[in-house]
Amino acid sequence: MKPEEEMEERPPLASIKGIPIVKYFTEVWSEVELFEPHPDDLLISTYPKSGTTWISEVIDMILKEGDTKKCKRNPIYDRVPFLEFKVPGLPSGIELLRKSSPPRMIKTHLPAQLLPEAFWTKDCKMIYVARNAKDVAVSYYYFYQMANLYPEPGTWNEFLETFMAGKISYGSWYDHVKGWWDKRKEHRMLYLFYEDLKEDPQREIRKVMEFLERSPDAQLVEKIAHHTSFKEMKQNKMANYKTFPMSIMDHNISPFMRKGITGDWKNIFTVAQNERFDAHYKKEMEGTTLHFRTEV
Ligand code: PPS
Repeated sequence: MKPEEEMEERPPLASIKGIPIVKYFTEVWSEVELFEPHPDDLLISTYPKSGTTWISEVIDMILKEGDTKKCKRNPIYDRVPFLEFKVPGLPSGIELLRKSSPPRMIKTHLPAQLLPEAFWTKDCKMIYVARNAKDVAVSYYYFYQMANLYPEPGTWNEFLETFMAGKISYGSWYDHVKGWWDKRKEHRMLYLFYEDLKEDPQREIRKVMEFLERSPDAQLVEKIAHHTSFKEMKQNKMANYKTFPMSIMDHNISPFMRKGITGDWKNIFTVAQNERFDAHYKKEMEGTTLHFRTEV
């Protein structure tokens, strides 16, 4: 596989039904839209940079009953195919899914309104992880720099404006977290927060186990919390994306496993940016019962 052979670097974003998205991903949209999951498949949904890889490793550990050897057999992006993924020279998410048999874990960043209808009609279980907007914006800014599927992010100030305007891949963070929040009551969905996972990983792991109808054995919970800590995942080749082609993700620019903390935004937002962001945030999030913590 030589993705660099056919890849256009940093193509401008394209769009699906008004949502900006990585150009290559739109090439498989007709297949994604019609994708038929099995009712036993588990959907892992997030806005980018919200803890997808973390929760995926947690879930895989739960389903494999803490067998770290099994979890280290292949990279996280193979264990949990990324539904709408497509890059020249690499298998698409749909191709990976076709090769595996249910029950599967399936990753998506799609906003709720773009999720293939069959996930709702087949009543698949879903785990959504949300992370506070400020840390997502910072994490996304570094990711835009290291992953060349995205347009140039520009300066931090420019990127922050782009983020606030929802002109980044997957569109508005505000609409995404609210869209999925509104769906949670009608579906078999566990809605989690990155900040809660940071605060008390074992408590959140137990929640996931309960949702997946697994008994929360104390030793197993402890083992999973250890294996999925930032420190462990950063050095785990099967979780840290270091096995992904360097031509797409350059960890020398910024590692995928970057800091893994809550509150990093304080190191980059200026006072003026923070004030402007807070005012905009208030308007965007008015009327929702959804609340985030920006520090733990
Ligand atoms: S992606 O590309 O959208 O799928 O990225 P995603 O996995 O959602 O988010 C990447 C951020 O999550 C951090 N991360 C973790 N934090 C705490 N603990 C663990 N175990 C963990 N694993 C990944 C990762 O470092 C990215 O956040 P930042 O703030 O950039 O460090």
